[in-house]
Amino acid sequence: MKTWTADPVPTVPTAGRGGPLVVHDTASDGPVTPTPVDGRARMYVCGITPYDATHMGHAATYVTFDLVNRVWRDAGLDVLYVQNVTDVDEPLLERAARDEVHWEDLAAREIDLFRQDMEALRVLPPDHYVGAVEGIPDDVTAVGALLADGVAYCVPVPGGEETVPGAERSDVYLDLSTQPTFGSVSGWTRDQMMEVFADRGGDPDREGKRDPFDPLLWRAGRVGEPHWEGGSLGRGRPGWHIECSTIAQRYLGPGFDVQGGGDDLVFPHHEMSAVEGTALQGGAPFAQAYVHQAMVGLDGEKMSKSKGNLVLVSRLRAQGVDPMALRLVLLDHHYRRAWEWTEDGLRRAQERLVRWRRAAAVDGDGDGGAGRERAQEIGVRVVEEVRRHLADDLDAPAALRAVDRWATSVLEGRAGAGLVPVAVDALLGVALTESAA
Ligand code: 5CA
Ligand code: ZN
Repeated sequence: MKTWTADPVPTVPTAGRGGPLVVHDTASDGPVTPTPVDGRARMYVCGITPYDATHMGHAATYVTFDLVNRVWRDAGLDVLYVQNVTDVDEPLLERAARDEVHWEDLAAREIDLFRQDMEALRVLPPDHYVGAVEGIPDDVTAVGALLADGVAYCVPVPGGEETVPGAERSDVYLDLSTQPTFGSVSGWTRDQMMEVFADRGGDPDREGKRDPFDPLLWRAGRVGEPHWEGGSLGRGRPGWHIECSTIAQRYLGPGFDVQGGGDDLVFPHHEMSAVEGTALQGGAPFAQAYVHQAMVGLDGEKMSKSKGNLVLVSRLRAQGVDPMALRLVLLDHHYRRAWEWTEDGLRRAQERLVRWRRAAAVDGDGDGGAGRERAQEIGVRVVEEVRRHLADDLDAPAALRAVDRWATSVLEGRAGAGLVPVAVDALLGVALTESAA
């Protein structure tokens, strides 16, 4: 699938480099330092289900993993970044039916808008942007292999549900009792799992399942729903989680460095995609670290397409809000703390952007009595601080405060812009000059 474009990331012209990135891993509930193999870091981030426009919660998730990408690059690593688009799934089909549009047209429209939003926010594009539909042949192979291994089983389609010609009269589920790693991503109890499972696309009450949590792998084609050629599975479509397991496996391979997304995906999605991936890989771990962005809310509730309480990136852009100010709103919150959108937060970010831009426009290294060397020193120290804060579990708010101190030094005549704007561009993804914008 077509991805989006971004300005090239400048190299920060200092002798030093960023240190290794430490992130909080949900699975071990502690800090992890992913150890990329052969200088190449591999990241998979769960993409949108394109039935509505990008809101500030999605933007927070993609900007957080954009920081991971930028910190790794600054540390001298190559980054292989993969993102999916859930371009066929229940919520998309339901919204298309409600709005009386074709689901493919709805998806195409929203994916296009998402690309524009990501470009405006200067989120670096994935190397592979892959639609669930594109991945179906791999899903078919994968589900066939799981059946052959005896870890998946068939459940009859309920009598009242009509299937299309070429479909089997059964759906396919994974048998979790064969998977000892089930539960290791979330670390949740079965009670905790049960609380959210049905709300998050699960079907605990489906008759014929061996365990209420067994995830759907292949759904036999129903009349009125889209369906694809499924070889020995018959016509149908894949379940949600297998899409991410197979895309990650194809483009990244086993044991990739970071699996990312919002923390609403911890269970069931990341639990199930990891367990399905592990099953497909003969027990090899799916990812080294599972990293989650806390939820962004509005008026006390999670911002979500299904609730409709959305602050849309595209709407703010249309109102003339500078996307770099939006990026600064996002970076002003640590990714592991939930937060709420406020107008006040936007105003503060806009003021910060103005100050930083004024400082960036001050020529050279400044000599306001402090001397050129001292001015340069200030710049080098700020860059070191930004690097250190970001490498320490992506502490973007602390990095912003370091840049604030630089701006104050410059605006008080104690330093010139120096190399800080380049570092702000490379590491934080915020453009401070016309040419970088
Ligand atoms: N297509 C699936 C993942 S395979 C999906 O969850 N799509 S989504 O459109 O619902 O969400 C896209 C990404 O934004 C996911 O990583 C999700 O965890 C994240 N996200 C959704 N709502 C919020 C929110 N309010 N705050 C932070 N992140 C969010
Ligand atoms: Zn996913």
